[in-house]
Amino acid sequence: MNKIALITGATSGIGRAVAIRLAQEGINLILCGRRTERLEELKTLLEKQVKIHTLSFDISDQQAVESALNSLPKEWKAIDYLINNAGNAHGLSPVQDGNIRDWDAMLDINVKGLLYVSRNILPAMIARQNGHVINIGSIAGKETYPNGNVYCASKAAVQAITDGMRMDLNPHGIKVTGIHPGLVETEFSVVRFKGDEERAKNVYKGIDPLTADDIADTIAFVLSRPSHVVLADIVILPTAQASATIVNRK
Ligand code: 8X3
Repeated sequence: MNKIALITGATSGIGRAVAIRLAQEGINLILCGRRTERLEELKTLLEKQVKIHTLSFDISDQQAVESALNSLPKEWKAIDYLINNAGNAHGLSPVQDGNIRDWDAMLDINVKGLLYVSRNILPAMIARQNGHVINIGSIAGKETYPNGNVYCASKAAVQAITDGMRMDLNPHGIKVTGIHPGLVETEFSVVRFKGDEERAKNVYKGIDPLTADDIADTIAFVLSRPSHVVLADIVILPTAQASATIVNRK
């Protein structure tokens, strides 16, 4: 039986690229996201290569997470790789002007959603004494930047949870990897700026940003290491970026 990976946030950006990349590796996929149409489109694209199961649910709704994951047929329950990718930024403004709904969304999706999914899936990995969790953090979790406040906090939480998972899962032989990208050009900034395409484009102006495929390649490499090797924590930046705020624009 081929390996099984569950990917959250698989409908776009990094999640979608990871799905396409892992299908090339022959890994069967559970694709999770909110947008059913996009999940079905991706399923149609990939099901010639591997088996695909789709789960459409809102990761910030704990009941929805439980019922979706509990509905997995028996043959899909032995998940080898959990890719906690779902995450968004909403807004970029001083904390004193922050939009509370944006804060709730970022903490609910980026932090609590990751925890809800992991809490459901980890017991089966522990029972099998086998598995690999990959959490997508951010350079924003390593360094806070101006106006990033709550988004940076959510990604700092992902870093802390990742480190905690590695400790807690250590006795069970489960690998835990944190991947922390810098500037990756996806719909990320369009979402952050609520559809303002011009402002989103400026984030990547004058540089050659990372692509979602760059992150997917990294994840394929991480998963391809022998069983005694875990890449624990990876920061991946475009060459033009030196830190969260130092970017060499041409
Ligand atoms: C995405 C990277 O620098 O835009 O998490 O926050 S950044």
